[in-house]
Parts: sequence; structure tokens; C-alpha cells
Amino acid sequence: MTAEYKVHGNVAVITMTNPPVNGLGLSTRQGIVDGLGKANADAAVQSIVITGAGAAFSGGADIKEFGTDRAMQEPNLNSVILAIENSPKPVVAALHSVAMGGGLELALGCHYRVAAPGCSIALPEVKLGILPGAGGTQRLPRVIGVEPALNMIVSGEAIKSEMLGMLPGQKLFDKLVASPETLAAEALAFAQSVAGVRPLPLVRNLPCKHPEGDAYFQFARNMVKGMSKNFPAPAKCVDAVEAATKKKFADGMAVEREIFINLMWTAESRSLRHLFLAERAASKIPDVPSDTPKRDIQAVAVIGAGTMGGGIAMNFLNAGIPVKMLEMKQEALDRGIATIRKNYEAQVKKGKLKQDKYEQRMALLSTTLDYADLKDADLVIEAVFEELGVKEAVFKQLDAVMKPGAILASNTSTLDVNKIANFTQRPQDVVGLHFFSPANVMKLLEVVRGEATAKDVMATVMAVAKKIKKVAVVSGVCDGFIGNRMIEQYGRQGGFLLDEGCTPAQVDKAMEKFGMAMGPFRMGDLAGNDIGWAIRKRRYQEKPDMKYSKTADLLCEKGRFGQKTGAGWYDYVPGKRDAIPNAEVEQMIADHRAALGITPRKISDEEIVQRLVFSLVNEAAHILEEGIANKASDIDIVYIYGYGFPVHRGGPLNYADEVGLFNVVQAMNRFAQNPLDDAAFWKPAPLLARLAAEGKTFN
Ligand code: 3H9
Repeated sequence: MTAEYKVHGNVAVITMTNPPVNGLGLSTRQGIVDGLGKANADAAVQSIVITGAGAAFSGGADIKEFGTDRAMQEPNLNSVILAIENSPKPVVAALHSVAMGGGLELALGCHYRVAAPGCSIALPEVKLGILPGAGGTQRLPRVIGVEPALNMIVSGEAIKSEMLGMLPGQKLFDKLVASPETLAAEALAFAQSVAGVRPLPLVRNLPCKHPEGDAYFQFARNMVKGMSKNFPAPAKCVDAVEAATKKKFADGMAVEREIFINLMWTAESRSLRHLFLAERAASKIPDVPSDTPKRDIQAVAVIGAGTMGGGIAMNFLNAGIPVKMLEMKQEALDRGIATIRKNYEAQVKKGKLKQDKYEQRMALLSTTLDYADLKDADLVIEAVFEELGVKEAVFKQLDAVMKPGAILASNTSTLDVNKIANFTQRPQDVVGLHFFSPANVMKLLEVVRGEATAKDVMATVMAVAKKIKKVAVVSGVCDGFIGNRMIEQYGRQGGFLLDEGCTPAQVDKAMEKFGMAMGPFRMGDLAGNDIGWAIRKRRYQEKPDMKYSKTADLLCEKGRFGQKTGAGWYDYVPGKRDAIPNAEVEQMIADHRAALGITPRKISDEEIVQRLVFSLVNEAAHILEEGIANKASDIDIVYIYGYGFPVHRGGPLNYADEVGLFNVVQAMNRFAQNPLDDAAFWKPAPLLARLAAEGKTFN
């Protein structure tokens, strides 16, 4: 049982003990009900306190239990809350740290609530694609008012207890105690003070009205339209809260229940729940236990003050960690500093950063032209030109000057981290830290683990990633690591689609309709088509048998590198990012097609999406099987945070699971029949073929 029962004088205290956040799983729910039973059977007990041990009152329903029988098993959360409401002795919730979702709903079922300051209060279910399903939509409006409650439910954002306690007329808290440390004693005293009160107050009996009902809810519906594009939950939250204002409590509860169950079964909710757990799982490395000692990172050095080096430096400055930047020439340093200033000043102008914070951050930045000045840094990240010879020179110098135990990281996006490590006498201290551009904005960080990288280095960089607010995913060493290795196949399919009859705009539109932040050709224009060109030139040497469309090379031969040259697959007006289709490019594609003797065919959006997404899936299956990625969910995280894959689809492998791997394999077999495609690539990866045959999923 994950709830503890103790009696202090005439007060029974039920403490949830289900770390890490006292999720309301079956055994905790059972523990609460048992505790209530004991307390009500004990004549010496006059009132009851419910609280949570450790770092939370409760983080809500146990997300890991969703989709299993245990979630539905009695006592379910609504039954627990009913048991509390029906308790003949007063029940007081003592809230601290975190009271979210079902945890807050449990507290709303109690007769009284006392809270410590600093407690994060939220109904965050909408972020999991559902709505509060244990009375939250019906009770919260009754205690803090309809509008504040709807705002909380639709946004899912947390508000501190002391802020909520200041809302005029709020009935959420009966008492805000002095501090978390005094909560236990003050909750006991409060419980004693209400021991004799009868009848006991119930939130369900409070009125719930909005003076301009219909008009307000119409307004609310319009407000949530934007955020509802790919997600059904926000609009449903409005329906449920409206029911609270227009129906009897029991009928409102029935409305909430029905919506909750329907939302729980949507693909969008499954994707969001998958991503919640995937993001947390990504930080765990199977053979690096969480208690692995970490190195102390107090000072960072960055080699290279270009766009990447500057962006990387900003992450550390934002986190309050001093950075020393090294360049070969003073002018390059000056340019780098000016860009960092410009970025911060833009944030100040937009009101996103306070002037004093900006100055504090800049004060943490220093520069040098001399490697010897870096010797005391605990972590050095190289962001120089992407060529092995250049990296060799940098790492040999670092090896000569850095103090023992310093972590030497490369921001390479494709090169062999093992080779880089072997340029030094300390390969155990070398790791890849692949930031995504713009490095101060993109949340993804691929942590590339070399053959020799020490476990404490891995533990340290994962912790550092968290500190600089990145989502880190571990990748083994291979060309392109997880993300770029997969995107190469996606790009290749994009090329074949042009050869067969598509325009870049048609492909992009289909992918954007699917939900990608950008289609492949707009993405190429943003990243720079010359980058892909350089990689292809290398591939033509390494893999002469690999089939490629030559269209992208023809584009690059015209100097159309993308946004940076004002022309790529599309045209661009200076200062704007709108992609304007270009007739010459379309003619170039048509001429190339004609030269190959291909008669264009009409290709459906469905085929475009399947070929592009399944190309990611097949390569991902190889990556998983080779052990480059530790788990399927890591790959989903890479694509969500690094490549604009639609959140509501949960990542490429989650999407494949939703489509059904059998169907994915069938589609691949069909694509392999297309003489203009690459039949060898479409042979399902052995892992994928096996999972599909066994009726299993990636995740
Ligand atoms: C709900 O309540 C439905 C009801 O309305 C109706 C029911 C009928 N369950 O985020 P962190 C784990 S829906 C299980 O890194 P932080 C998490 O997986 C629920 N586990 O820490 C991780 O585990 P691990 C509504 C949970 O300090 C560990 O806790 N509630 C849950 O940055 C640490 O997590 C929510 O949506 C859970 N509910 O933030 C709350 N929550 O160590 C979602 C967390 O094994 N949770 N874990 O990887 C959060 O927002 C944050 O986790 C929280 C802590 C603020 C609580």
C-alpha cells in the first residue's frame, strides 16, 4: 500500500507515499480509502488530514497506469473522492510542493484545504490531451470563479498557491500556512479546530454561475480555436466548464466523464502521453545509473564565435555559467560578440528579457585568442569548421592545455567522434554535443557517446543539458547520428518525388498539412541547400551504387542555396521568410524529368506523406537495431524537438505504431515496386519486419 496511516492525538493523518510525485495509482487510492475507513471506525479520531510524502502532495493520476486495467480498477479516483466527501469526520487536505491534476481534484473533494506557500497548483490534463476527469472541471470553477478556472484548465499552467490565495472571494484554500516546514503542525491544528463542525462543507454544493454565460463561453471558444488546431481537448474543456455553470453538479460530472473517456482514446492524447514519458526516459542511459558521480561544471569554454558557437555560448550565459570564447582572430571574436548582443537586445526590445539580466549575462562572457587561457574550463565545446583535419588541430591543442578531468566536447553533426577522441590522449573525456541551429533556441541536444566516453562524462553532460534547458538524447557514433542520418533518407525521397511529378510546393504543402513545421524543401532553403550538396558529393564517392535524384544538385549549381542567397527551391524577399514558388525552378525540374524520359504522374498527398515519413521510420529501425539509439522513444524525441515533427503525432515511430507496423511494411513493399524509387532502401529493416510479423510496436 502506498499510503501511510498514523494517528496524532485525535487527528488521523493519511500520507500518500508513492514516489516520485505520489501519483494516484491503484495502491495509493486503496491506501487512502483504507485510511478513511480506519479513521472513521476509531472513536478517538475526530478529524482527518490527507497529505503527501516527499516532493509533492500529488502530481495526479498515475500516468504510467493509463491504458492499463489498474487505471479503471476500483476504487477509482472518483470513488476515492466520493468516500472523502461522505466521510462523517472532517477531511483536511494539506497541500505542498505540487498539487496537480487528480491530486488537486482529490483536494477539492476534501472538506477543507490548507496549503503551504510555493505549492504549484494546476489542472495540466490538457497537456496530455485529456481534461480533468475527477471533477476538476466542475469543482474548480466553484472555488475560484469560472473565468480563472477555465483559464487554468485550458492552459494547464501551474499557479503558485500564494497567488491563488489572493484571488478575491476564493474558496480554494481555507488557510495558507506560514511555510512548508510548518504545514504539518498547522494542518493538525486546523483539523482540530474544525473537528466539531457539522454539516461539513462540500465544494459541490457551492453555486457556479457566470453572469454573461452564453456570450462568455462563445468568446472562450473563439479563444481556444488557435490552440485547438490539432488537439480536441481545449475546446472540450470549455464544454465541460460550461456544463458546470448550466447543469446540476451530478449532470455536469456526467458530461465531464463522457468527454474524459472519449479524449483518453484519441490518438492525440496517446501521442502526448507518450511524449511526456519519452522526454523523461530520454535522460536515462541504461548502463549509467542515476547515482553515477558527476563532474563539477562551473566554467565553460567555446571554440568558435560563429553562429553556432555564439548560440551555444548563450545557453550557458542564460543559465548563469561563465563562458570564455576563443577565435583565431580578434575580428571574428568582435563579430561573434556583436551577434550575441544583437540577439539579447532583440529579446530586451520584445520585453522577453530585462535590461539588468541582459547585462548580467554579458558580464559572464569573456574572450581570448589563446588556447592557454582555456585551461581552467570544466567543459570546452568546439564549434569550428566541419572538417576532420580542422577538428584534429583543435583537439590536439585542447589536449595540451586543458586541466585533467575537463570534458572536451565536439559539436560535430556528422564526423566520427571516436576519431576525434583519438586525437587526444584522453578519449574517455571526449563526447559529442550536437546542438541544433539556432542553438540558443532549439531544444534538442544529441549527446554522442564515443566508444571510450566515460560514464561520469555521460552523467555530467546529461545533467548539464537539463541545466541549460535542453532535451538531451543519447546517440551512438554513426554518420549523421540519429537525426541527420534519418533526414538524409527523407531528403532522398523528396528528390524522387520531384523526378516523378511533384513540385516542391506540392510536397511541402502535403507535409505541412500532415503537421510538419516545414516541408522538406522549405527546410532545405532554411538550412542551406549547399550543406546537403556537400554531403551528397561525399556519398557519391563512398556509396557509388546509392540512388539519388540529381535535381537538388542542379539547383545548387545555379547557386540557389536557399534563404541565405535569397533563392533556393523558392524565391525570398529580403527580410522576409515567405517562400515564393519560382517558375524557373519548376521548369528546371520538368526539363530534368524529360531528360530522364519520365512522364510525370499525379502523386497523392497520402503517398507523399507515407514515402517521406516511412523513409524516416525504416532508417530509424536500422538505427535502433544497431544500438545507435537506446530506445524508440528517443528517436521520437529527436524528431519532435529537432525537426518540427508534429507533436500530435508523437514522433515518427509513435506515428508508425498508430498506423500499425503491418500496414507500414505493406506500404514499403508497394514503394519498392516503383522503378523510379530505390527498391533496396524499401526492404523493411529486420527489426521492423520482425515487429510487424509479431504484431508488435516500436514503443
Ligand atoms: C490526471 O490526473 C487525470 C485525472 O484528472 C483524472 C483521473 C481519473 N504520474 O517532470 P519530472 C514522474 S492526469 C506518474 O522530471 P519535475 C515522471 O515520470 C495527470 N509519474 O520532475 C518522472 O519519473 P521518472 C495530471 C509521474 O520536478 C518523475 O515523476 N498530472 C507523474 O520537473 C519526475 O518528473 C500531470 O499531468 C504522474 N502524474 O516536475 C502532472 N508526474 O523519474 C505531470 C510526474 O521515473 N507532471 N511523474 O522519469 C508534471 O508536470 C511534473 O512531472 C511535475 C514534477 C511538475 C509533477
